[in-house]
Amino acid sequence: MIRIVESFYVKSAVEPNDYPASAYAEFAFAGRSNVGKSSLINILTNKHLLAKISRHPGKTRTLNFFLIRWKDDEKEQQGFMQFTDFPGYGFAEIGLAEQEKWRIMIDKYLNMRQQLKGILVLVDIRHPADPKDKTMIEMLRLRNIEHCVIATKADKIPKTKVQATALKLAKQLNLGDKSIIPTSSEKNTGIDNVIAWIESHLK
Ligand SMILES: Nc1nc2c(ncn2[C@@H]2O[C@H](COP(=O)(O)OP(=O)(O)OP(=O)(O)O)[C@@H](O)[C@H]2O)c(=O)[nH]1
Ligand SMILES: [Mg+2]
Repeated sequence: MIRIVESFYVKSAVEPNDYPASAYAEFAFAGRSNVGKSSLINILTNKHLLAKISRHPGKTRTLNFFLIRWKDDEKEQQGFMQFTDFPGYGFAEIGLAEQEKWRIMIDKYLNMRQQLKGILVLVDIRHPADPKDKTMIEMLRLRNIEHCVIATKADKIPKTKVQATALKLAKQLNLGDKSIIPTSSEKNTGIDNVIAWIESHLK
C-alpha cells in the first residue's frame, strides 16, 4: 500500500485559470460544512495544521489545493498526487447568492479538472442521509465521476453500531453495492481504507 510521506499546501483558487498547473492525479474532498473534510486531510497527511480546521464553519469559500508525495515501499515506487479541499455545503447562514457561487465553482471544477481521479464525499455517521449529500452523489453518478462515500466521526457512536449505521446510510444514499467507509479522525480509524480507495484510483 502507498503511504503519504510529505504534503504541502499549494494554493487556493476559485477560477480554473488559477488552479495549480501541475497534472498530478487529483482527489477532491466534498461534504457538508463541519463534516470533517479538513480533519480527514490532516490525518491522511499526518499534518495537523495542513488543512486548517475551521472554528467558524462555512468560512472557506475557495478550493484549496495540496500537493502530496507518496511512496510504495513494497513496489519501490513513488510519486505525487494532489488533494483538493472543497468548501462545505449546506451551511445555514450562507445566502442563496453564495450558494449559487459555490455551485458554479464546483461545476467548473468538475468540468475542467482533467486529472481528477475521484471525489471523496463525506457524511456524518450520526445523521440520516441528507438531501444535499444525495444531490451531490447523484450528480457525480450522472457525470460518471468516480466517488466513494466516507462516514465521518465514527467515534461519536457506539462501536457496535458503526457497521450497521454505515450500511443503512449506504442504502439511504442509493449507493447500490458500493459500501461506505466509516472513519474517525479523532481515533484514527478507517484511514487505511481511505488510502486503499485512493490508491486503487491513482492510475
Ligand atoms: N469526534 C470527532 N470530531 C471530528 C472528527 N472529524 C472532525 N471533527 C471535528 O468536527 C469539526 C469540523 O471539522 P472540520 O475538519 O473543520 O470540518 P470541515 O468539513 O473541513 O468544515 P468546513 O471547512 O467548514 O466545511 C472540528 O471541530 C473537528 O475537530 C472525527 O472523526 N471525530
Ligand atoms: Mg474545512
